Amino acid sequence: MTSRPVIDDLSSFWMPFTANRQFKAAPRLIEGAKGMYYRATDGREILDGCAGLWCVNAGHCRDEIVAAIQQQAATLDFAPTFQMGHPLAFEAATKVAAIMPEGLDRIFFTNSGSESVDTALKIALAYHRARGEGQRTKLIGRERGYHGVGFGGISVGGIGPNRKTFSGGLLPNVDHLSHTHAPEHNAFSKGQPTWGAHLADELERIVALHDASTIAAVIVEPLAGSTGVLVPPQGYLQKLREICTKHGILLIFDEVITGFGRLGKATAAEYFGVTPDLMTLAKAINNAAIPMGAVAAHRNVHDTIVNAGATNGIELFHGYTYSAHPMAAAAAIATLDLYARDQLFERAASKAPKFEAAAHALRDAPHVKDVRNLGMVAGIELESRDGAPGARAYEAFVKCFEAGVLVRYTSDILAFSPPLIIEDDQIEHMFSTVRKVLETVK
Ligand code: PXG
Ligand code: PLP
Repeated sequence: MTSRPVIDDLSSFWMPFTANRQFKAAPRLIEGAKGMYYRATDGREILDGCAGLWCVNAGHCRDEIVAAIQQQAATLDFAPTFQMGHPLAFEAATKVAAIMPEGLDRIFFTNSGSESVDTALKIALAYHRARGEGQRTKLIGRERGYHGVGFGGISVGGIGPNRKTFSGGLLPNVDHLSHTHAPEHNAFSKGQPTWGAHLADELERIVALHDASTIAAVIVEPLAGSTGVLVPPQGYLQKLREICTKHGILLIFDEVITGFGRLGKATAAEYFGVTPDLMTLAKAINNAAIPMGAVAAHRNVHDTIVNAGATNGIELFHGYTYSAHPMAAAAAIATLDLYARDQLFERAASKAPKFEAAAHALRDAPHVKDVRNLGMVAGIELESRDGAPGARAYEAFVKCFEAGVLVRYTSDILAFSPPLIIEDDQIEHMFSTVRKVLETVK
């Protein structure tokens, strides 16, 4: 192990989504990772209960992915994909397309989930314009939706604090569905809650208000991750699909978290049997080894846009310098091969019952007011302290880290989404550590 001195000066790095002053007063630093574990700068092993940030689905520093990146770095560091190409970009797209739901086989590469969301929203507008319905400009999101941090994503997103400061710059022409979180009906649901399919009917109300002829797209996370693991009620997504189809509205699934095996299938769309018109992807697309995202577009959407313009003209005025960056593409190819070779999506499905049982065993732990789960995702919601929302989960998160388990928290919800290679004893250890911690949390 090559150990470098721990840096003393933490002031220059302005940390994202972090309480900077609090963190820098008592930092938690990681310097290595392998498989299911991080290694902290004090040498401790930390079991990764959240796959980094819901992204390292194959576990850390996998040899095959490391080798692919190393080789690519020495072979072709960068090549443009504007009016040029390199073979790995096409190969990576073909491999992603191969595991998408039927029809969603046209792949636009980005570098993050936020960029994927912006891209999908722009494709939706371009699609309607190409069909001669350029007046369809409204975008419908959902409360408690997280779609990254671009102006498009926060506009359709439904998280108050992410929007408030920037409210003067949000996109116009946006409306929101209600969220589906209903603990009064669905607390301690295992898998999909039974109550709440009718919440999708709100889309009919929104259509009646604005008229379908003004609406371009609806974007939802099929399972909302960031705002605390909100599992869609049975029948809800099917209804959204039906209403969108009826009114010619594109349905976008934001699968930045759910894509690539999290629910035990390649995509949540496959898991739920509901196919969107556009899907946003990122994170586990290449095991998070190099930044990369993508939009999977239905070929009808793609063909409509691509065939609308002059044969020698650029069809979509959109793209990133690093779209299909060679190293990211190499990592994606190696990752998708690894998922297939090790049958990691199937493995996730087979571990899910054990994971569910271990999560729900915490229902009688101190402060717990809800446990919910699907596939290899679980959320444990705690009672908030009076006047201090989020403080209890933060204390639990810090104590779990000190006890050697990394979990994620959002407000007073602990979220679990381990790498899909997790073993049974690690599942037990993760949740039993959380129980012990909750017994000490005020
Ligand atoms: N859509 C969804 C559904 C996401 O979960 C994004 C878009 C944005 O992706 P980028 O790559 O731009 O961050 C996300 C990202 C958390 C957490 O702990 C979740 C995300 C990112 C960071 C932390 O909840 N999701
Ligand atoms: N800003 C400037 C000045 C640029 O030249 C570019 C790209 O050429 C961008 C922003 C966008 O960067 P990217 O393509 O990495 O998203």
